[in-house]
Amino acid sequence: MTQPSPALAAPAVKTTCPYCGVGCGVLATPDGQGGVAIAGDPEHPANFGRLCSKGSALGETVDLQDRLLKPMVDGQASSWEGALGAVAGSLKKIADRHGPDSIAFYLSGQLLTEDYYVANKLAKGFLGTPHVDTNSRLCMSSAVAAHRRAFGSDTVPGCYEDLDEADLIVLVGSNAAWCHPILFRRMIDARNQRGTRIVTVDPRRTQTGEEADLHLGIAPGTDTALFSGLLVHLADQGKLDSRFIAEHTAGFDGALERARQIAPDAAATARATGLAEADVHAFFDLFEKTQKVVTGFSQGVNQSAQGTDKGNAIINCHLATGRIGRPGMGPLSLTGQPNAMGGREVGGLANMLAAHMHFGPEEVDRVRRFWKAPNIITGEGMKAVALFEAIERGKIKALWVMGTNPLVSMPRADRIRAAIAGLDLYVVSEAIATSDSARAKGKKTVLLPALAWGEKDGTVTNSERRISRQRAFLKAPGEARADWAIMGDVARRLGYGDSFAYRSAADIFREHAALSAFENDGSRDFDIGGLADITERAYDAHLPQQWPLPKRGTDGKGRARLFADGRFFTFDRRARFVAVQPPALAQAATPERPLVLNTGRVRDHWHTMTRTGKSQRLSGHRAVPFVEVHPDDATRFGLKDGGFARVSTEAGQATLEVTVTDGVRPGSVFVPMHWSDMTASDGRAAALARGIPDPVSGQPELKATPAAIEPVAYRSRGYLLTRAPLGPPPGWWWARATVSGGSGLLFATQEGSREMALAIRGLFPGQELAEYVDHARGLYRCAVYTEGKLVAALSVAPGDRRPDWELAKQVFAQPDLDAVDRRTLLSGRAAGASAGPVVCACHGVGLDVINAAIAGGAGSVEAVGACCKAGTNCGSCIPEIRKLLPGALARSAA
Ligand SMILES: Nc1nc2c(c(=O)[nH]1)N[C@H]1C(S)=C(S)[C@@H](COP(=O)(O)OP(=O)(O)OC[C@H]3O[C@@H](n4cnc5c(=O)[nH]c(N)nc54)[C@H](O)[C@@H]3O)O[C@H]1N2
Ligand SMILES: Nc1nc2c(c(=O)[nH]1)N[C@H]1C(S)=C(S)[C@@H](COP(=O)(O)OP(=O)(O)OC[C@H]3O[C@@H](n4cnc5c(=O)[nH]c(N)nc54)[C@H](O)[C@@H]3O)O[C@H]1N2
Ligand code: SF4
Ligand SMILES: [Mo]
Repeated sequence: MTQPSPALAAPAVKTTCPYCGVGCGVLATPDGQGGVAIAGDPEHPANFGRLCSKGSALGETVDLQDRLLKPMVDGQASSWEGALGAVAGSLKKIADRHGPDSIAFYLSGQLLTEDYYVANKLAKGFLGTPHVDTNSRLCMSSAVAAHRRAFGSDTVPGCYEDLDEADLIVLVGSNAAWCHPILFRRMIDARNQRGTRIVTVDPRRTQTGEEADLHLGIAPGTDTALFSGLLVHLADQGKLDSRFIAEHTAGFDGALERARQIAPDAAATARATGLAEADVHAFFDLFEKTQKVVTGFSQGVNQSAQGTDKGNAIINCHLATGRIGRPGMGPLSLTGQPNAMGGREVGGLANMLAAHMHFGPEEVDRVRRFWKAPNIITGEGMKAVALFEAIERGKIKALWVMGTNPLVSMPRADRIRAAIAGLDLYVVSEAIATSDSARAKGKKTVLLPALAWGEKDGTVTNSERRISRQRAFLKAPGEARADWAIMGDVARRLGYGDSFAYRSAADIFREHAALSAFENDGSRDFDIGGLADITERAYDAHLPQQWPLPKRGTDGKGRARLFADGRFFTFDRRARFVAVQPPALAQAATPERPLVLNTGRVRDHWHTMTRTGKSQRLSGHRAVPFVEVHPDDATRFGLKDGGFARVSTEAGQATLEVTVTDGVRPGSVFVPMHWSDMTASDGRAAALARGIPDPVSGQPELKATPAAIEPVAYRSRGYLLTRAPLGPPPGWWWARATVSGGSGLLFATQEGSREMALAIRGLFPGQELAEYVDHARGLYRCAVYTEGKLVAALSVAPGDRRPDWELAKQVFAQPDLDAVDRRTLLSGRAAGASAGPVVCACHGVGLDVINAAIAGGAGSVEAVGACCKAGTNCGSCIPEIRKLLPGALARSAA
């Protein structure tokens, strides 16, 4: 980060990272020209100044390229007046003709709490439709359901400090090293400082598993067997907290009996989970003998057809040992999105009403009176998967999508596109004009330009119930407006102006806080009544605070932990054990679909890449959509590392680059979720996922879809670097990545080098071309210059080679080339050593450079850092560097 000169220095604005649920504090210093310098906020209690690769690169994502800056109605730019009139008019017509419950909202854990609150109130209280669901259904609704079954409320009992104080951290279905990197660094600090052990439970050996003391590579979907076995073991060893069970819980005997049926002992647990019995013993022993245990869980638990049971199987073990709500212990749901928790707080899910209230008659009445809502709904709406099916059937006529990209993130995504086409009204509130969902069309389509991170103001709540401010530090671009303000205007047009007369985000926040405290008296966990009278100024200055924060009895401080007193939010104040179902994942390998498809995330991209895709730093680590395959399966299906494969399921197909790795289990393949039609020709994981919903939470299974795989061959492969993004010709397989100084395509085609040589002339007519031609070997390289400056570079080689574009990207970064650079582009070889694929995104250090440092004697992460700077900024790449060190093999074998 460069420091602005003192004369120009604007004060840094404190805000919160818009990516993961860790909720790191950010210091943003705008440069006055639309750019911003980013640093971690040393005072924020989530990160104490640290940021991961994604947070550090935020400055590269705030430009206005591809931004939606004007309202659009049916593809035509429109005034706000016209667009809002179209939305309100159509909503009214549809409600009159088909009833209000033919209208649906699909929201997002990335909206601010204030936006979410207004959407929920408008839909459930005034329009009178219960069909309000959110991408959080795909994210942590199973954790919500598990909490509610066990605690009677959706309460996260612990906090991040528990990770600092734990002696054992069990991570179940969580790749925290990549997905919650700053929390993961806190866990590693705890290990270094107090010897905390880390156990991972994941069918893949991820970077998190590489760092763990014990990695349990379980068979997909078998977590309930593992934790059932653990419960039995604790009981048989006499390690239960009988007093806690007797005084503060109910249902223990039934849960234990069921656990015995599922996994009566360690040997049976090993059989049910596919683990070695010694590993099962080691894990049981660690859990039994360590008092301070935190079990962190994420999507390997939640995104499962039995996700709620998986969550309860984990919570059962904590309740049975009284390890909950006390320092260094408890189950900890790691939330994905920056405001997943805020959405739960406002009640923005189809099975909630508002402020952690549900649909008891007295709850409905209470919210009706508070909102003065004429059309309050009285029961649950449809959850995401059912909601989109209802759209398909024509039951839902109008859909308003806000802050999410369902065409790339809903399972069976190809069907989602078809469903949307049948809508009478399709409204999308978006920041990016080119997202797949913004380019989809209903019979009437209205795009509403939303303010993005850095431009909007409000609050978010992180995984430990901590409410932080997101603050604006950039001007509103074009005609973009805050999501809440847009909805307020629609409400006014529908005749509900008085109830939506908010002048600021603080106005909304006060009302939200007041509702949380309304007739509460300690009966509901979510109470932030202490903030109900917050002034505009105090809201502006608001420091991160944890809830609950009731009006009285807290000295203005929130609570770090709940439930240590053994009092829960069920009617009898006792927690519930849940008798879980045995694992039932249909593994039946059919000859047509013999593999289990798992999907998830990579280190440097965020979801559908509409934001991280803008950063060249973040686009270097993984540049193409890929499928990870075990070496045995590679042999079985004739796949080569670096080649291509078509993965197909009953839902769809995708063509992906093959990575052969023993990090995945035989019989399993893994595909990242990030690529869309915007960034690749054929790389959407969402099109493949079958998405069977969990019966309790409605969260779709995204980690286990039966799949087939076959090799795909192309005649040529290569890369094309251009200053502006170029539309690739039809028939190419391609993936787009932002590179320093422009845009890059990695491609594969059935054309040969000759055809490609002709094609490039067509793309850059009349420009100066420098070429290297060897058609006999299928090789062609070319650099295009305009007035002596490099504007494009193309390389074509036979299709059996993975293109290496690291050198070309370096040369392309600056348009003025010397003779050596020019030669490099055409020869494909540098004068010096190549850098290799990027490992350290912050300093742009490649694999080959790190390997060279290690070969030169750097024997530790620190020594590698001293040698080439890799790993010295955000630390997200430290697990990958550690793996390259000479001791790494020995360690993982131990
Ligand atoms: N870099 C990055 N970070 C992110 C995000 C991002 O897009 N990019 N998104 C954020 C969001 S919204 C979320 S929800 C979180 C998700 O964070 P994580 O849940 O950590 O990430 P995933 O990669 O979705 O899945 C986690 C792991 O579950 C494993 N898994 C699959 N099946 C099973 C199973 O049956 N049992 C067990 N125990 N494990 C299984 C997968 O192999 C995978 O490694 O990340 C957040 N952070
Ligand atoms: N196969 C598979 N599918 C998955 C998952 C998986 O692991 N595997 N994970 C699931 C999970 S956990 C999640 S959370 C989802 C995430 O999936 P999505 O929510 O669909 O992904 P995002 O790319 O975060 O979408 C956010 C959209 O909001 C836009 N946006 C940004 N800022 C604003 C704003 O201020 N206002 C408005 N109105 N819009 C804005 C962005 O440009 C972007 O298009 O994906 C789910 N889908
Ligand atoms: S861990 Fe990284 S992505 Fe998550 S909030 Fe912190 S800086 Fe942002
Ligand atoms: Mo998520």
